[in-house]
Amino acid sequence: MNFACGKFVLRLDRPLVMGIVNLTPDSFSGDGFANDVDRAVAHAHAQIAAGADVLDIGAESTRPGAQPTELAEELRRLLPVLNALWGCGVPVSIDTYKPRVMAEALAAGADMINDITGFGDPAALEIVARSNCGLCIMHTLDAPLTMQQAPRYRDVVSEVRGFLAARLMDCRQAGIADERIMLDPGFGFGKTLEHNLALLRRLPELRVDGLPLLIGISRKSMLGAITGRAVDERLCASVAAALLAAQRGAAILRVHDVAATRDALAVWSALEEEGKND
Ligand code: HH2
Repeated sequence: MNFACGKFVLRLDRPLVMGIVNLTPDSFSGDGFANDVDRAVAHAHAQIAAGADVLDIGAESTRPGAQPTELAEELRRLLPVLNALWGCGVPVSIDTYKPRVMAEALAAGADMINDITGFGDPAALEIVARSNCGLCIMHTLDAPLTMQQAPRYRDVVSEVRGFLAARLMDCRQAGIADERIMLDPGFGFGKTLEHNLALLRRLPELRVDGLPLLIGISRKSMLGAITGRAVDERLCASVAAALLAAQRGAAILRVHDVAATRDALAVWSALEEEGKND
């Protein structure tokens, strides 16, 4: 299976790693590079050197309780970094839900749009339909400001699946080919620990029509709840979660710590190869 995103076609014959580049002053993981283009670009190149197959650049924090970022500010943070990454050798995804940011980023050479609201805005859908970019359709219950206020589901897996299926249908109706689409249950976006665990346990059920899954658990509070560790102490838990997601069929792992994740995947894949030779 392939994933077509902008200038690239990625083979999905092994789990791919998406390296996070946050251009924010207030990301939950504390790794934001707001106002420092050189350091942000250096971090992006370091993520590629560590083995990132894709970069995901976000200029607005979407952590629970985050205030929205003004459009002009998001563009001011984003465009210089995106321009500097032209020709960096891997697809560049932009983490935004604003149609105007999508349009400007695509014009500046972005290969993929990662929308945490799942392209529910018809203007957003129209913009991505006119391009050849890859899409990540993510599930969220609500805006970041309010999404963690008592999230409730009858059956989180079937409701998230239903949401992804409906948005996938909208994309198809807009003329977007399936090979451009990733689906993401949105860990931590309007979900309790139990909801997140149910989604991870039953990950294969979320593959609507066999479409690939993109998974982001890296350093998230569900790992803090399980281990009792602060956000800067969640490396081991993040790598474990990424590996478990890969074993349950995740196609792309969105992570802060690319090298450690690649090492874990290498061990798993060596074991799989051995199994094949037995
Ligand atoms: N999680 C975050 C942001 N964007 N996109 C997708 N598709 N899936 C995710 O799970 C996801 C996402 C939150 O993580 P991060 O970017 O590190 O934090 P912040 O939003 O605070 O910058």
